[in-house]
Parts: sequence; structure tokens; C-alpha cells
Amino acid sequence: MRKFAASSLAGAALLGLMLAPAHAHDVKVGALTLDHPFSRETPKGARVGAGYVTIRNDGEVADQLIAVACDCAELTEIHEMKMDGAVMRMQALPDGVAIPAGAAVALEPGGRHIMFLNLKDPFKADDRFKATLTFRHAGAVEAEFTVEPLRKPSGANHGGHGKAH
Ligand SMILES: [Cu+2]
Repeated sequence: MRKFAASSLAGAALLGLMLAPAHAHDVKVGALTLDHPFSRETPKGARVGAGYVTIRNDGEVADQLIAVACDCAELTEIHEMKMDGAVMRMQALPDGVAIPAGAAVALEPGGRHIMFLNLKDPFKADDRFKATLTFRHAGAVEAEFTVEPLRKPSGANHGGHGKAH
């Protein structure tokens, strides 16, 4: 179930969202904007997928992404990619990701990301799925992720998350 902070601001944000289907892909709740939640097609046989989104905090209080849940996977974690010598590794971030006041934090290929483990079905290009992002202050926010092809025809948005998964 979707759970919003019980403030009129969140209610207004929800109402705004419902009245503006053209921007349904971006989610606003309280001071936070979740911009362009997306994932990538999973290679054949892969049972993990990654989620990316840019989170902007226009408020005056720092927030924190503390958990993500998705029906698409058995387990969902927040990860970061890190160089270990010459090898790129990823590890879970048990405290999640801080979203400082007035800042935008990108979960993006090659960096911090959402990890969907033991996918029930592979992600296919143009699929959409919902995940719930839980913030310390803003509460639980449902976002719809679009699945992009592994290789973007435009060549834009290069990033090396694919190999590890
Ligand atoms: Cu990962």
C-alpha cells in the first residue's frame, strides 16, 4: 500500500500528480521530487536488475532514502559501486542514501543504485514496474520505473553497470 506523510503538502502533491498525467513519470511528495525512475533490460538468464532515479530535495530538512521494496523481486537493496583496486565491486548500503536539503542525488549507472534481487520475471524494454521508496521524512513513495533497452540508440547515458549483473 502506498503511504504518504500525513501533511496537507503531501496531499497536494498527490492531487497534483493525479491531475497531471503527462508528468506521471516524475513523482513529487513533500519537498522531494523523484525524477525519471528507470531500469535497464536484463540480459538473458540474469536474475538481478538495477533501478535508477534522481531524487531532488527542495526542502530545508535533509532526508534519507532508507529502503526500497518491489513486487518484481524477492529482495530489494540499495547498493553502491566502488573501485577495489582495478575491480569494480558493489556493496549494500545498510543506511541507504542521504538526500541533503537543497540537493539532488542521482542513483545512476556506475554509481549508487537500487538492486532488485531474484527477479520474478526478466525486465524487458518498455516494461514498467512499480517500486516503493521509503524516506525517513517523506515516508513511503510509490514510483513507476520504465525499462530502457540495454543500449540506447542515441548513445547517450553511457554507464557501466551491466557487466556486474
Ligand atoms: Cu547492485
